[in-house]
Amino acid sequence: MKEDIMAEEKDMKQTKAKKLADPKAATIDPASQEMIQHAQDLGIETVFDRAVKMKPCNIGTQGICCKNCGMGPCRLPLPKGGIEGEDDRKGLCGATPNTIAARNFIRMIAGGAAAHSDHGRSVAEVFLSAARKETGSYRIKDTRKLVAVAKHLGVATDVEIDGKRLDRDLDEVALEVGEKAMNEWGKSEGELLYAKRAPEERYKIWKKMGVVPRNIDREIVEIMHRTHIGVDQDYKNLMKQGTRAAIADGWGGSMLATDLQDILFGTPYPAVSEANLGVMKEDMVNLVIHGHEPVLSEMIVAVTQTKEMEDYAKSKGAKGIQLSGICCSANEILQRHGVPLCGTFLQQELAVITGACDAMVVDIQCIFQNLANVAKCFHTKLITTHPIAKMEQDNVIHIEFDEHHAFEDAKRIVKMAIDNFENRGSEVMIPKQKSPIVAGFGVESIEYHLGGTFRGSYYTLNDNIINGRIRGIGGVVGCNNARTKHNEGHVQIVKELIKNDVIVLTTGCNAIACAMEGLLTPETAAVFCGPGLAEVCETVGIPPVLHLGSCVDNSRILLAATEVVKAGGLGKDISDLPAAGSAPEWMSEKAISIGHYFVASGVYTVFGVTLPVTGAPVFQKYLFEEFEKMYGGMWDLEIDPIKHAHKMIAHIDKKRKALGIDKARDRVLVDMAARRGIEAA
Ligand code: BF8
Repeated sequence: MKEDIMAEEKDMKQTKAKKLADPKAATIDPASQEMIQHAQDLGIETVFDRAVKMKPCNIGTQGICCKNCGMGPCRLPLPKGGIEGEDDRKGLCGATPNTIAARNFIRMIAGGAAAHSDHGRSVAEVFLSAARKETGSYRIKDTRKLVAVAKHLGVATDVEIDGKRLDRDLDEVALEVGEKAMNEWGKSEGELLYAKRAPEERYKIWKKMGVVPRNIDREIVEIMHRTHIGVDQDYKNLMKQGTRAAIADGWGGSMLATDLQDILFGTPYPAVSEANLGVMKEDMVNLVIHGHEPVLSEMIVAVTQTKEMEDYAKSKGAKGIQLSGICCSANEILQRHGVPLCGTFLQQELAVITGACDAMVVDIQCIFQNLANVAKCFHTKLITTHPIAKMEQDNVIHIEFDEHHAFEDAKRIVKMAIDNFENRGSEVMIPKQKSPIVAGFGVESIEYHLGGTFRGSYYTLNDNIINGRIRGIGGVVGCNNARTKHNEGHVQIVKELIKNDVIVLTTGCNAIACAMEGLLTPETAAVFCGPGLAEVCETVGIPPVLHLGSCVDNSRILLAATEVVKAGGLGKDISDLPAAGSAPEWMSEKAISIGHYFVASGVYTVFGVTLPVTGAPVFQKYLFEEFEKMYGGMWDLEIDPIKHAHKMIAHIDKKRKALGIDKARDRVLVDMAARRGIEAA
């Protein structure tokens, strides 16, 4: 009897173990489908299989599991039929679903804001060390941007000598910029200096609502305090702090990260490159960079470009070194050096499974711990580099990266990849798929392309929005999420927007998804865009989907929106613009922080997949409806990609109507024949 039961259990375990992802249901990308299948053939498990095997917790998904003290976790699931009458669900301390969901939500904001802002702090430290000339590896590259940023930090860029105003020494300016920037994380008084970079009306709203951040760190710490048991138990008051911390991220930590990175490594301008796993090369050393901080990746790019390393690779039988990137490190080195994108967040294991990844070097954020298990099945060296991001598995090599000897550290890593080339097994399988792309737009280059130096503003962009050729602006950003079909939401939403003449600004993994789909080329305009947007893109020679960089670079979208406001004709605030935000496949806490700073900046922001607020209907209504009355922007959730895009378009049309420019679009309305032409394409 006992034996029978044991045999049955063994059988069940084996059936369970066989539960694998269907590659075609897991992703729309043929390269990834091929690699998921290949992994399964080799008996290697990936995130796609784990997502099939393990269902998410239904209570956590609704945002109403409280584990902030040892009396819990208290779980308050919403009854299937919803709540009739009074909602008397309570945790042991009496916390309501609203309190619990709000506490969880702002803790996610704290996590996201901390990640972006700590990244920003690391960059500021390297910046300061470059300004102090303590490191030979980094130096100030973009002095024009240095001068522009100095003004926003209250650093003088000229000086009076003998009654004349003369340019100040740039080394001095850089030093003061570095010090002032560092101060933004922990100053004891005043408010976030960059808050005033927002349109005046926006700043006034923040002032009125009492949410102008004091300094970056304090807002994050205060969230942890207020969400401790028995502190803030009013969801509205909790969200006030969540809003303040999110603004400190978007207009603080993230914006400083972007600015200082641009000054140190160069402000991006459009570059041609390629995207998808097919960028890896069988006859070259493949070094894949994964993570977020360009402090590491910039140095690796510099080292791989040296003749010494090139020759060394050849001496080991390779034709050279093929660098490529995963996640936001990919976006960083793409936008500044044209280094190809290897893949999105969900493709990190697949890059190793090609068998051609000689080394993967990682720093911080979005790195799967399972990479170590996958790397074990191949010759791949997995190298961690950041003191705050190590892995427990013993095949992981840690080479701590330090700005004071960054070049030497990078050299060690590149050499390790080259030395490993000859250890490759025979099982190399690199998918063929890759797409051409143009990436690396920013506030400055959009101004150049759509405004021109003559006007020096976003005039042309505004003009085309006012005359209706461009219906509006969509900021589509964020992660991939293994709970939904990889890249499907990203691509469908973006295609639907551009088909309806909405120009798209993209960052993060959405940018990589669009790149893989071939949407980042000027030629895309004729194929996928409505006639108005196609005309603008063809005239100016830009893609209808503009790649603005990594996730911290969402600050570029905030500043681009501010430039549109400044250029005139479209209202006085970001909330007046015909614009909407989206994160179709979000998964990280950073995405929640980004979503909320967009909302707090006046943007209607729609998330896909799920949102951990659905178990607390009153709190959800507060975010989805009441927020608009206070901030002009609000949250929404829409899983269906086409409906998702049309909710954004409806909001854009609402704003066009309020601006009195809804009639202008009538002139460019598409007739049915033209529309069918677009559909067919
Ligand atoms: O910061 S989009 S999966 S890679 S969190 Fe991560 Fe999400 Fe990708 Fe970049 Ni952003």
